[in-house]
Amino acid sequence: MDVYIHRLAGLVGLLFGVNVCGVGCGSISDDDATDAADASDAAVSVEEEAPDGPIGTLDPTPCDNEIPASECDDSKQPIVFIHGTFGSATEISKTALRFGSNGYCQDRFVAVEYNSLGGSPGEQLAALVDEVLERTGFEQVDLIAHSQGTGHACTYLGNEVNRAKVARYINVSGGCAGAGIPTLSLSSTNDLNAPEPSHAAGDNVTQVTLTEEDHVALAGSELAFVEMYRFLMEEEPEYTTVQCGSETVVLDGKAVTFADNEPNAGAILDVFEVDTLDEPWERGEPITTVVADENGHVHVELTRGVQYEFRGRDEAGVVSGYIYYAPFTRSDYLMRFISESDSPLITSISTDNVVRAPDHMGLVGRYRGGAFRADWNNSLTFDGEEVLTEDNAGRNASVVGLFMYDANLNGDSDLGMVDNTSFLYMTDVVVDSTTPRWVDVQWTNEDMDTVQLRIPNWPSSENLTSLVLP
Ligand SMILES: [Ca+2]
Repeated sequence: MDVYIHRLAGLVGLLFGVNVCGVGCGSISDDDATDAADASDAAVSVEEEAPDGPIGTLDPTPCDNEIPASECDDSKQPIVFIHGTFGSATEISKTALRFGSNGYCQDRFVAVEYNSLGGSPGEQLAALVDEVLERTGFEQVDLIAHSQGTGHACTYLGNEVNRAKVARYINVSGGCAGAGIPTLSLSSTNDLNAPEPSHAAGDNVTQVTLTEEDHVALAGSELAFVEMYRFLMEEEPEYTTVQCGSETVVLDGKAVTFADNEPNAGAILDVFEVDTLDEPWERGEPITTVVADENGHVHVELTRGVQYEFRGRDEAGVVSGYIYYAPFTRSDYLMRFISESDSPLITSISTDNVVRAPDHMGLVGRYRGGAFRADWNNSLTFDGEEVLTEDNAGRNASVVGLFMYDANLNGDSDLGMVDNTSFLYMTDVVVDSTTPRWVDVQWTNEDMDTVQLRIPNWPSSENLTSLVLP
């Protein structure tokens, strides 16, 4: 099996989902940080070093607020998330970090994984709810469903025994009214170009309509978080941005395949500290290697503020791809390492589109807070060249997986949109890979959090490179 990263990793991951571990699993994490208001989150910014040197490390100064996971409030009941089409836990992962930044115990914020292309997650959802209730000792969970997941939520809640286990329900862009339990319906006037926001209705339903959020940002934006937090916690969050946790970050989650979310048992992840790499393409021993168990579960403990490289290998040891996160600012229990599906249908709409050659990279980008949005201050540059445009990151496009490569093999970044399938867009971007070097990457989200990192220029003919951005 391929291990995660492999090709799409990041991207795919996005939407599709995966989710993970609920309970015990942990996941890997990312960092994210957001920042804005409190600046704290900002942690993600990386200090750039010498022009040709390896990557920089996170500036520790933004961590003036530390909200360690070990000091979380264990009086709060579990939260269970169900993703939508092509989705995974990734869609809600930044929101979970924000909950954790306000003292919520992140290891009880769990998510159901299922095949988003025709699967029926009823049994998995029921099992996960029971598992987290048993683990935490609560009698009820709160349930959040996104897009296609809202339909599955309604099926689950339609059963009286199940419904008794759910205290509150959050319907994110869907029509499930929560079977009578207190429900928050969250949508936007910018939700999938629909003429009207996608809401549930009923006496038990409170509708909130945002204006800037795209379909994906409705699960991951700052305002979406605030609405969810108010509804579930019945108070205002102290922090709306991701705050630093302890110096040791727990990354817990799952290695799964893209879209159909099959556990990637036996997947191998070699972890490297980018700062310590002397040569872009040469690797010695990793600082640690993680192998996914039979359920795809992975768990690793790393250090806050350091940029890591995750090299995926299959069971035969063959490198399947590379994934890069911004330096982690706090533990993450909803990590998803996504690899290519074994389904030809899925690869035909995703990684098979990438035009590969020794002279240019094949990149896949994913933003954990929503879709890529050129209109909403999102910026992604490689060596200073902007790649996000109205064509490949439009306001209504809901792009969660952005594939970047030299589609026409002309050596120039022509941008535009060269192919697309629902939430996956392909654009023409050239990052030269003829000789080994470091590529400067800068990402800015709508909250104006900026992260800088460096990545090796792996040739697309060898491997795809995934970026999961905070
Ligand atoms: Ca081109």
